Amino acid sequence: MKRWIVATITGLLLAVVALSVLGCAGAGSSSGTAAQKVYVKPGEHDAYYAFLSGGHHGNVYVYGFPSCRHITTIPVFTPEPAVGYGFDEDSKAMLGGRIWGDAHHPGLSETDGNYDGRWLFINDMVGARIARIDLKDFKTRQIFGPIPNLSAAHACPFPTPNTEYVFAASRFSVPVPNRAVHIEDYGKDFNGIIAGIKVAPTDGTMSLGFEILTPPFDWDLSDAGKGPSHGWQFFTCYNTELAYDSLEVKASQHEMDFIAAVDWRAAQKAVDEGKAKTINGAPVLDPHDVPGIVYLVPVPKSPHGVDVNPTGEYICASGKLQAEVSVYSFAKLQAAIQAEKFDGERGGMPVLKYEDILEAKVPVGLGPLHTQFDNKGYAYTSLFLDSQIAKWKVGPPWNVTDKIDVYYSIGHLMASEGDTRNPTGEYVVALDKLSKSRYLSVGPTHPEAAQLIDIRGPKMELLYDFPTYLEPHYAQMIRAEKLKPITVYPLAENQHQGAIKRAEDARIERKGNRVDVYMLAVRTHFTPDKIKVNQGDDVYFHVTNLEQDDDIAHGFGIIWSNDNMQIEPGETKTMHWKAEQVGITPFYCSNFCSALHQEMQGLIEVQPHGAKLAALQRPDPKQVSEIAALLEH
Ligand code: K7E
Ligand code: CUA
Repeated sequence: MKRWIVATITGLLLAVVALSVLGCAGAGSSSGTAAQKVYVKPGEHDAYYAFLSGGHHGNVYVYGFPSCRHITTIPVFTPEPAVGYGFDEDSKAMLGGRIWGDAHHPGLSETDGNYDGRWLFINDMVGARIARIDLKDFKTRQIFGPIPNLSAAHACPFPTPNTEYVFAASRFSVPVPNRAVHIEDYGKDFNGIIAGIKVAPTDGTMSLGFEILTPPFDWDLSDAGKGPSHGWQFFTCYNTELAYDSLEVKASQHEMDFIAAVDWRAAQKAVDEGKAKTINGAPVLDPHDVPGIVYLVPVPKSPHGVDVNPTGEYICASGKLQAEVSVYSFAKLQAAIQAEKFDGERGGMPVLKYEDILEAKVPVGLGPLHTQFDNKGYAYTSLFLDSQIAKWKVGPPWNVTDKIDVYYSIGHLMASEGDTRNPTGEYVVALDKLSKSRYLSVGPTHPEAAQLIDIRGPKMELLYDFPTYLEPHYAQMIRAEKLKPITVYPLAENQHQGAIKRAEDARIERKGNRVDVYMLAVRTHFTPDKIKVNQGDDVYFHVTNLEQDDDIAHGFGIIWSNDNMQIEPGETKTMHWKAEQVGITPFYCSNFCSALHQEMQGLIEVQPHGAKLAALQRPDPKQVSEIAALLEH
């Protein structure tokens, strides 16, 4: 009996302990096991949105953290047939005929140096373009570029603290303007470009502010100054040797490469004062003629990341062939510029002295690439060669306090709001380049891997591994409460040229070979659903989705064609279809929308060229009145 009592009491105690652990281990709890810390109950939401670049997939992945769930993919530089991105006329025009991009660095818009949740910018390195995604609807709304004179925008876009600018600096160099030259004349005839792209504060529209001509270095990464260093933008480069072949050897000769410190207000002022020359339509500043806009800071051995700490006092750069992070003082940088303590120049840009500006060297480990920050005065640096993250103190004694292994070959890392003025200090995500053996094998090429690490305690703790599709380079994480996505496009605000909002306006108009179909989509009809055209006609379907219910999108796909699109509630989209084949061509709703989704379809009748057709066709009055009645409800 005694034993029974002991067993019961023990059981009760265990139950209490278990309950208390589970009880405080809700989504994102800082206590509990690793599994509890990433567990977000069915029906509950994550605490963070994260935006991972899609690399040469040309798009952006949206994840929720801490669950590490992939929520959606935003098509940006690459067409996406499922939603018709690059298929309807507006998105096709935005892509400008290009169907590939290489997206490396997402950049969330900022106010006062903190993410404000308005827009996400992302670069297409290969096309020298920058896209703006509106975070109200998670849609790509502008693709700016190709930016003239700039070959491959890698150090891009890295917004300034009030999103005054996003930047693009060339990874490769070419002649500016591009012309017939010899590769061997690289040092003489080639140039790099650093471009400042203005962002309109009201709607985020990008326009070219200025370009700065540089020697043909390979510009690599960037970060904006903040706080005391607001107004300056920093760029790392490699290949100050000016090698044009065998770069892996020849571009690693110098002990020091450079950070360029750009005073973007001074650069813009110089353009506004007419000091730029116009090359290919761009205002280009040559530092030989326009002093005071850019200075060079030596940095050891082919650096990758350059990262400004949350207070804006320090600039951290990692020579990737080194075992140290060099930390520079912005105050010392300013003092050296004031005192004109220069050590020569490159391309008209004064070179400062390493020792004059250096604040500390932190021995983090091998292959330091990129640094992010927390809210307790620590920095986190990814170590590509050691496959580790090092945590170190920003400030005396500038020591490493913790390290954690990652699997494998980490590139960038992302800390929660970790490149802003106010990091949240909760998570770091390791963006690993190789995932060898971490997941079920799918053949010779494995997925990329990312790893969620808890940084709330003194020791970093690995919580979770998750695979990603090709190929996140950099990512950013923002508190979910900062985003307020819309649920429908209000019909009243629909200004699309092809929009119709009443059944009575549904019609087919023809002028010569051009046919415009003004069509409504509402559960579960297309109106009109009988389309009569002639062979050779260019048919433009303007489809308005009249729904005002969250998540009720209709598709519009045409049989035997490359033409498909998705129309979200309240939205109008236009798609071109060429009537090539005499006969009947069905079309249908390609996106599940209701119980009668399968019935949501229609027919196109194509008669031989020249058949007599009215300039205006309207759907059956009976169908119109049925739809009109449906819309009244
Ligand atoms: Cu792969 Cu920033 Cu393009 Cu680094 S990038 S690791
Ligand atoms: Cu509309 Cu399916």
